[in-house]
Amino acid sequence: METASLKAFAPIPADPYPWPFDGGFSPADTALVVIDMQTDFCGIGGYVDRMGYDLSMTRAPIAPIARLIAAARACGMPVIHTREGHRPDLSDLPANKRWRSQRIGAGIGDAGPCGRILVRGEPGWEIIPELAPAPGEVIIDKPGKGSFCATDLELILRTRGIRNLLLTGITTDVCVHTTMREANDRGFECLLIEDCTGATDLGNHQAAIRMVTMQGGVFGAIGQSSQVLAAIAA
Ligand code: C5J
Repeated sequence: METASLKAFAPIPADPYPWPFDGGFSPADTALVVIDMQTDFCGIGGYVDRMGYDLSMTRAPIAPIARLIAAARACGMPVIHTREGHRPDLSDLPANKRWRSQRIGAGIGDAGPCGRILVRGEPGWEIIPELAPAPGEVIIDKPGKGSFCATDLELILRTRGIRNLLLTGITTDVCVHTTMREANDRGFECLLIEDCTGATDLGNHQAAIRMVTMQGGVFGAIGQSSQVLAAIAA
Protein backbone atom coordinates (compact mmCIF):
# COMPACT_ATOMS: atom_id res chain seq x y z
CA MET A 1 0.00 0.00 0.00
CA GLU A 2 1.30 3.46 -0.89
CA THR A 3 1.98 5.55 2.19
CA ALA A 4 0.81 9.14 2.34
CA SER A 5 4.35 10.41 2.82
CA LEU A 6 5.36 9.18 -0.65
CA LYS A 7 2.59 10.98 -2.46
CA ALA A 8 3.65 14.14 -4.28
CA PHE A 9 1.20 16.99 -4.63
CA ALA A 10 0.96 19.21 -7.70
CA PRO A 11 2.08 22.83 -7.42
CA ILE A 12 -0.37 25.35 -6.01
CA PRO A 13 -1.52 28.13 -8.39
CA ALA A 14 -0.19 30.79 -6.04
CA ASP A 15 0.67 34.46 -6.55
CA PRO A 16 3.08 35.37 -8.14
CA TYR A 17 4.19 31.87 -9.21
CA PRO A 18 3.06 28.25 -8.97
CA TRP A 19 4.33 27.12 -5.59
CA PRO A 20 6.75 25.55 -4.84
CA PHE A 21 9.25 26.89 -7.35
CA ASP A 22 10.59 23.42 -8.16
CA GLY A 23 7.24 21.79 -8.96
CA GLY A 24 5.35 19.76 -6.37
CA PHE A 25 5.57 19.01 -2.69
CA SER A 26 4.89 16.15 -0.35
CA PRO A 27 4.24 15.49 3.33
CA ALA A 28 7.87 14.34 3.58
CA ASP A 29 9.37 17.68 2.57
CA THR A 30 6.72 20.14 3.75
CA ALA A 31 5.45 21.36 7.11
CA LEU A 32 2.35 23.31 8.06
CA VAL A 33 3.45 26.04 10.48
CA VAL A 34 0.79 27.55 12.75
CA ILE A 35 2.11 30.75 14.30
CA ASP A 36 1.02 32.13 17.69
CA MET A 37 -2.66 31.13 17.68
CA GLN A 38 -2.70 31.99 21.40
CA THR A 39 -5.37 33.59 23.55
CA ASP A 40 -3.04 36.57 23.97
CA PHE A 41 -3.39 37.31 20.26
CA CYS A 42 -6.99 36.38 19.52
CA GLY A 43 -8.87 35.88 22.80
CA ILE A 44 -10.90 38.14 25.05
CA GLY A 45 -8.72 39.64 27.78
CA GLY A 46 -5.47 38.75 26.02
CA TYR A 47 -2.62 41.00 24.90
CA VAL A 48 -4.17 42.16 21.61
CA ASP A 49 -7.51 42.76 23.30
CA ARG A 50 -5.78 44.78 26.03
CA MET A 51 -4.17 46.95 23.36
CA GLY A 52 -7.66 47.75 22.12
CA TYR A 53 -7.50 46.13 18.71
CA ASP A 54 -10.41 44.44 16.96
CA LEU A 55 -10.25 40.71 17.67
CA SER A 56 -12.39 39.79 14.69
CA MET A 57 -9.41 40.08 12.36
CA THR A 58 -7.10 37.89 14.42
CA ARG A 59 -9.92 35.36 14.94
CA ALA A 60 -10.89 35.19 11.25
CA PRO A 61 -8.23 32.59 10.35
CA ILE A 62 -9.22 30.14 13.10
CA ALA A 63 -11.70 28.10 11.01
CA PRO A 64 -9.56 27.94 7.82
CA ILE A 65 -6.50 26.96 9.86
CA ALA A 66 -8.48 24.21 11.58
CA ARG A 67 -9.42 22.77 8.18
CA LEU A 68 -5.81 22.90 7.01
CA ILE A 69 -4.53 21.26 10.18
CA ALA A 70 -7.04 18.43 9.72
CA ALA A 71 -5.94 17.94 6.11
CA ALA A 72 -2.26 18.01 7.04
CA ARG A 73 -2.74 15.45 9.79
CA ALA A 74 -4.75 13.23 7.45
CA CYS A 75 -1.97 13.10 4.85
CA GLY A 76 0.87 12.79 7.35
CA MET A 77 2.27 16.27 6.89
CA PRO A 78 3.95 17.59 10.07
CA VAL A 79 2.16 20.41 11.86
CA ILE A 80 4.43 22.76 13.81
CA HIS A 81 2.98 25.23 16.29
CA THR A 82 4.67 28.32 17.73
CA ARG A 83 4.00 30.38 20.84
CA GLU A 84 5.35 33.82 21.57
CA GLY A 85 6.09 34.24 25.26
CA HIS A 86 8.65 34.91 27.94
CA ARG A 87 10.08 33.13 30.94
CA PRO A 88 8.25 33.92 34.19
CA ASP A 89 11.32 35.77 35.49
CA LEU A 90 11.31 37.84 32.25
CA SER A 91 15.02 37.18 31.79
CA ASP A 92 14.41 36.81 28.03
CA LEU A 93 12.32 39.98 27.70
CA PRO A 94 14.29 42.88 26.22
CA ALA A 95 13.78 46.09 28.17
CA ASN A 96 12.59 47.98 25.10
CA LYS A 97 9.93 45.37 24.27
CA ARG A 98 8.61 45.59 27.83
CA TRP A 99 8.72 49.40 27.89
CA ARG A 100 6.82 49.73 24.63
CA SER A 101 4.10 47.35 25.77
CA GLN A 102 3.72 49.20 29.09
CA ARG A 103 3.31 52.51 27.24
CA ILE A 104 0.14 51.24 25.60
CA GLY A 105 -1.35 49.69 28.71
CA ALA A 106 -0.56 46.05 27.95
CA GLY A 107 2.72 45.51 29.74
CA ILE A 108 4.30 42.17 28.97
CA GLY A 109 4.70 40.34 32.27
CA ASP A 110 1.98 42.39 33.95
CA ALA A 111 -1.16 40.80 35.37
CA GLY A 112 -4.25 40.77 33.15
CA PRO A 113 -7.57 38.96 32.85
CA CYS A 114 -5.80 35.97 31.26
CA GLY A 115 -2.87 35.92 33.67
CA ARG A 116 0.47 37.61 33.15
CA ILE A 117 0.63 38.94 29.61
CA LEU A 118 2.74 36.85 27.21
CA VAL A 119 4.32 34.82 29.98
CA ARG A 120 4.89 31.09 29.49
CA GLY A 121 2.50 28.90 31.43
CA GLU A 122 -0.18 31.57 31.81
CA PRO A 123 -3.71 31.02 30.42
CA GLY A 124 -3.35 33.81 27.86
CA TRP A 125 -0.17 32.30 26.47
CA GLU A 126 -1.83 28.96 25.68
CA ILE A 127 -2.77 28.02 22.14
CA ILE A 128 -6.55 28.34 21.74
CA PRO A 129 -8.46 25.07 22.22
CA GLU A 130 -9.83 25.08 18.65
CA LEU A 131 -6.27 24.71 17.32
CA ALA A 132 -4.70 22.72 20.13
CA PRO A 133 -1.59 20.77 19.13
CA ALA A 134 -2.05 17.02 18.85
CA PRO A 135 0.19 14.75 20.94
CA GLY A 136 3.64 14.57 19.38
CA GLU A 137 3.37 17.73 17.29
CA VAL A 138 6.30 20.12 17.59
CA ILE A 139 5.72 23.30 19.58
CA ILE A 140 8.29 26.07 19.28
CA ASP A 141 8.47 28.54 22.16
CA LYS A 142 9.93 31.79 20.98
CA PRO A 143 10.75 34.99 22.83
CA GLY A 144 10.63 37.14 19.69
CA LYS A 145 8.52 37.76 16.64
CA GLY A 146 10.40 35.43 14.32
CA SER A 147 10.15 31.68 14.85
CA PHE A 148 13.84 31.07 14.10
CA CYS A 149 15.33 33.56 16.57
CA ALA A 150 16.54 31.84 19.77
CA THR A 151 14.73 28.56 18.93
CA ASP A 152 15.61 25.12 17.52
CA LEU A 153 13.14 25.37 14.62
CA GLU A 154 15.78 25.34 11.89
CA LEU A 155 17.52 22.30 13.39
CA ILE A 156 14.20 20.43 13.56
CA LEU A 157 13.28 21.28 9.97
CA ARG A 158 16.69 20.30 8.58
CA THR A 159 16.76 17.10 10.60
CA ARG A 160 13.40 16.09 9.11
CA GLY A 161 14.34 17.05 5.57
CA ILE A 162 11.69 19.75 5.36
CA ARG A 163 12.32 22.47 2.81
CA ASN A 164 8.82 23.80 2.09
CA LEU A 165 6.76 25.74 4.64
CA LEU A 166 3.03 26.47 4.57
CA LEU A 167 2.73 29.52 6.82
CA THR A 168 -0.41 30.34 8.79
CA GLY A 169 -1.26 32.18 12.01
CA ILE A 170 -1.17 35.65 13.48
CA THR A 171 -0.30 38.35 13.01
CA THR A 172 0.31 38.65 9.27
CA ASP A 173 2.49 41.74 9.47
CA VAL A 174 4.45 40.84 12.59
CA CYS A 175 5.21 37.24 13.58
CA VAL A 176 4.09 35.61 10.34
CA HIS A 177 6.05 38.06 8.18
CA THR A 178 9.13 37.94 10.38
CA THR A 179 9.08 34.14 10.28
CA MET A 180 8.62 34.13 6.50
CA ARG A 181 11.56 36.47 6.04
CA GLU A 182 13.77 34.43 8.36
CA ALA A 183 12.79 31.20 6.61
CA ASN A 184 13.32 32.64 3.15
CA ASP A 185 16.80 33.84 4.05
CA ARG A 186 17.60 30.31 5.21
CA GLY A 187 16.54 28.85 1.85
CA PHE A 188 13.14 27.46 2.85
CA GLU A 189 10.43 27.75 0.18
CA CYS A 190 7.47 29.53 1.76
CA LEU A 191 3.79 29.81 0.93
CA LEU A 192 1.87 32.30 3.06
CA ILE A 193 -1.77 31.26 3.10
CA GLU A 194 -3.74 34.49 2.99
CA ASP A 195 -7.04 33.42 4.54
CA CYS A 196 -5.18 31.57 7.29
CA THR A 197 -3.58 34.78 8.56
CA GLY A 198 -4.88 37.97 10.14
CA ALA A 199 -3.55 41.22 11.58
CA THR A 200 -4.65 43.86 14.07
CA ASP A 201 -5.23 46.24 11.17
CA LEU A 202 -6.73 45.38 7.77
CA GLY A 203 -4.46 47.75 5.87
CA ASN A 204 -1.38 46.19 7.45
CA HIS A 205 -2.65 42.70 6.60
CA GLN A 206 -3.21 43.64 2.97
CA ALA A 207 0.14 45.42 2.73
CA ALA A 208 1.94 42.43 4.22
CA ILE A 209 0.33 40.14 1.67
CA ARG A 210 1.18 42.46 -1.22
CA MET A 211 4.81 42.81 -0.10
CA VAL A 212 5.37 39.11 -0.61
CA THR A 213 4.27 39.28 -4.24
CA MET A 214 6.79 41.97 -5.22
CA GLN A 215 10.06 41.25 -7.01
CA GLY A 216 8.73 37.98 -8.41
CA GLY A 217 7.91 36.70 -4.91
CA VAL A 218 10.53 38.34 -2.74
CA PHE A 219 9.90 36.07 0.25
CA GLY A 220 7.92 33.27 -1.44
CA ALA A 221 4.32 33.22 -2.64
CA ILE A 222 0.74 33.82 -1.51
CA GLY A 223 -1.89 31.09 -1.64
CA GLN A 224 -5.40 30.34 -0.35
CA SER A 225 -6.41 27.47 1.90
CA SER A 226 -8.84 26.23 -0.78
CA GLN A 227 -5.90 25.80 -3.16
CA VAL A 228 -3.87 23.86 -0.61
CA LEU A 229 -6.83 21.65 0.29
CA ALA A 230 -7.47 20.95 -3.40
CA ALA A 231 -3.82 20.07 -4.00
CA ILE A 232 -3.67 17.75 -1.01
CA ALA A 233 -6.97 16.06 -1.87
CA ALA A 234 -6.16 15.53 -5.57
C1 C5J B 1 2.73 40.43 17.82
C2 C5J B 1 2.58 38.27 16.79
N1 C5J B 1 1.94 41.01 16.92
N2 C5J B 1 2.35 37.00 17.07
N3 C5J B 1 2.99 39.10 17.80
O1 C5J B 1 3.22 41.10 18.70
O2 C5J B 1 2.42 38.69 15.66
